[in-house]
Amino acid sequence: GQVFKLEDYRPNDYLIPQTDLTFRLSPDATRVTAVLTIERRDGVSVSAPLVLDGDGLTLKRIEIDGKKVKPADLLATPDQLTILEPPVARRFQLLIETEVAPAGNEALMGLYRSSHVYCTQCEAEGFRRITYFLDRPDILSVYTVRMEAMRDEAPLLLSNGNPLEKGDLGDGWHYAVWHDPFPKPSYLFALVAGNLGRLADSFVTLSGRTVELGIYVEPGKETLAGYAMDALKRSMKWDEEAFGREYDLDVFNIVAVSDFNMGAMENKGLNIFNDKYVLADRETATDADFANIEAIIAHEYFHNWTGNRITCRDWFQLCLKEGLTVFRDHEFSADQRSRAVKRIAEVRTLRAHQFPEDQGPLAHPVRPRRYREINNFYTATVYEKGSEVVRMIRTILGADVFRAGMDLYFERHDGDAATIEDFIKVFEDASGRDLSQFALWYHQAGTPNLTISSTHNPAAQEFTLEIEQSVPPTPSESRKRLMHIPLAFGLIGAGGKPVPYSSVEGASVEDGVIHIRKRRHMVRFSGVTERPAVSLNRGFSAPVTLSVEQKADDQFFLARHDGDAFSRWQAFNTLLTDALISAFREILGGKQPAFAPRLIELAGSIAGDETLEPAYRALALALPGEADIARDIGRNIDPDAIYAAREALALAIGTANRDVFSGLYLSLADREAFSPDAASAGRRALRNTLLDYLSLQPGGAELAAGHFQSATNMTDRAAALAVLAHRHHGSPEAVEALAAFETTYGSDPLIMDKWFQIQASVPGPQTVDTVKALTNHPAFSMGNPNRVRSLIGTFSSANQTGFHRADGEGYWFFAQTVLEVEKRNPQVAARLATALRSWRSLEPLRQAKAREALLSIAGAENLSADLRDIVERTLA
Ligand code: B3K
Ligand code: ZN
Repeated sequence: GQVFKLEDYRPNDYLIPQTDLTFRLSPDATRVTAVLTIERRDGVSVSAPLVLDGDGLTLKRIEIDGKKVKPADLLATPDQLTILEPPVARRFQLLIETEVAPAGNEALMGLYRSSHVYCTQCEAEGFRRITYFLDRPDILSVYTVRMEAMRDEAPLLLSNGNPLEKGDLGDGWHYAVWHDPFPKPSYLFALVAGNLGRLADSFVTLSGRTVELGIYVEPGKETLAGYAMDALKRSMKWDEEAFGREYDLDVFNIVAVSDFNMGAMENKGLNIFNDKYVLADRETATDADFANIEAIIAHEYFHNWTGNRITCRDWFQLCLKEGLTVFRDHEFSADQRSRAVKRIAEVRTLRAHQFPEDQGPLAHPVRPRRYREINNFYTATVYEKGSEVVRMIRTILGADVFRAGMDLYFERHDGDAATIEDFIKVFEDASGRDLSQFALWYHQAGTPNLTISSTHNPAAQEFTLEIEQSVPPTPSESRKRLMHIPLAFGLIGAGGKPVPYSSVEGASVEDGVIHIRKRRHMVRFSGVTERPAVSLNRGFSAPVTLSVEQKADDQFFLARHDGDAFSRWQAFNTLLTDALISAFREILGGKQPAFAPRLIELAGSIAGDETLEPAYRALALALPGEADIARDIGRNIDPDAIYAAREALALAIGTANRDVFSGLYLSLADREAFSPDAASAGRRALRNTLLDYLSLQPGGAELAAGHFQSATNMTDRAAALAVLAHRHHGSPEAVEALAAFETTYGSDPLIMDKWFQIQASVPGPQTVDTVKALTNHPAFSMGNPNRVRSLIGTFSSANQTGFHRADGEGYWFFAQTVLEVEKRNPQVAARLATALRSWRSLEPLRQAKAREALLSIAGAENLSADLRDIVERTLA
């Protein structure tokens, strides 16, 4: 396939200032008439051909300035349309009529149908599946869209911008026209047509304008959109307060559809959502679902300024909108919920998804320099690491200068298709600092490591940190340059108090942050009388790994006393990880693992520490996941031994703290009316974490069964079902609960996703057979991305012992399924296939079997560009 390179970017010879579209909607043959105002750019030769992108299109009619174009004057294939000799006039009108078949579109890109609703998905390159166009983000156009449809089939007709006009066409047909005054790239185009219910509300902006808000869902489900609406209004308010950003159209609409390739899409004024991230109430959604809805509603809304008003010059700049918008949604959630808890959750996610990507064959810079298939670059690196890079800019500049830089960004680039260089420049201009070394965070892949050791010289009253940075090699980048790493730290003495120092030399230290810029720094603090414990990378100020020679005593001390909540959590988590890795080695050596009593005791005292928020305690007590442990071990992974180590620690903690845990468990039982707020969710999280420990104790299955039966909300019900299915697999209690859940929710696909997920993640060698059988369940469908991700995605990315079954059966099943999904939906298949990206860290036998499975995918005929790209890079 073709390789696209950043250095090859050049503006197109033509612009499309205006785009008028007419859709005559019909499931198998929708007519699309595009009237494009084309403008030759200054200085471009009149003989330059106009080359438009297409993807699988059928051309029905083509006219220039009202005259039919002769076949000899154009080259038309399904994937490209070339006007060989465009008119001499600078501006002309090109009419293109194409025909598309939304009902047969299973790739869910372009115009398709989801449960009889017409909808679109154009990012990144889906617009070219609707009409021929300059389908690239630097072509900004003002759109007017007319939709015609059978009124019965599609009473509701929505597009971007504001509604202009609507009316009857006779014969059961009607039409509506929408106009979006803001020039936008084609990837932000959207239309929705169908029969949908509406939840309506309104919002008065900062300057007093009233915006009509609508959330459209399957008729009858309107009340399930209440939480999403509330999150939307809070997002609109927050963006005004935190960033001074006001909404700009008269209406803002959100539509929930059930067939969607990802979470949601920020089309101008018409966000389209996976219904999983809109519909919720206590009975159907877990607290995690509520938190995701809030975050994704906010994320898509925030794109209106970071993405839509200021878009990307080309797809290499994807992080310009994505990293920044993730940063904005993280800050929103931190303000709406608990900042400390939110930060811990973010770091866990980053480590679980971005670190393995950065440390494996699919590693790429936050701003990649090349791609074969852009859809494969909507990654944890672009999104999550991209957000961390923005966070570091704020850490380096301080909140006020950062805000000034953002203001300058909006002022200078509103209406632009911008680049990362533009973004960095506003912060240089706002701060007067040189950020060129810092900019390597965008350009260089790989997770930097800091090796740190410390010494205290009581006689000289000096405390010294020796810090060395290294960036591991990544594919096609073997030599790395030295980075600017902002490392927040604290020196902590008796009672958890900060230890004062009189001066520091060896690196610049500002506001509790060491600025590491060289390979080695020897940072010397003078006037330090007592030996402090050192708290490093506070708040996770930089997305790095640390190799620290830290005395266990210090680590225990920090886990009790660190004043930075994130670092306190980190200290305890590091202790748990170290214990799990030792246990893993003991198990491989044929020994029974043993755990330090003071670690076990500390778990009990954290659980009962009423000065800590319940949500924080729940996060502390959640043991590192099997994949986290595997990542920290790094190589020669035997997932069964990791599983055994983790179970042994859970049993040891639960056994020693049984009385504390059960007392606490009882005291946390729901007494008030249900609320999805963060504090209530935190109490449920802690109670359900305790249930998980207690379920390993005598009577555990009965306890979990009781929890399941008496649950009054989906969080508790799903948690209990998971405990039963995972800890008591095959027991009468588990079998009964799974059956009861299926009976109650069998007709609700989103809830059945939880049932699929729970079963797909049951540890052990038998699960591959369960998953195979479940592919035949009436609620399952290979054509629906949510179902595929719940069953196949969970099995391959969240079931270490099941997927990595020693005989390779998990991999074989997976390879076949990926190919089956690919026939319909290459994008979803390619995403699934990334589950094998860490195959080289497995022990040799599993490694060989994983490789065979990857090769079997690579060898399949007619592989899509999406899947080929992932598999070839994974094997390279
Ligand atoms: N911008 C979309 C993602 C589009 C993915 C295309 N393969 C959602 C988001 O990040 O907000
Ligand atoms: Zn986004």
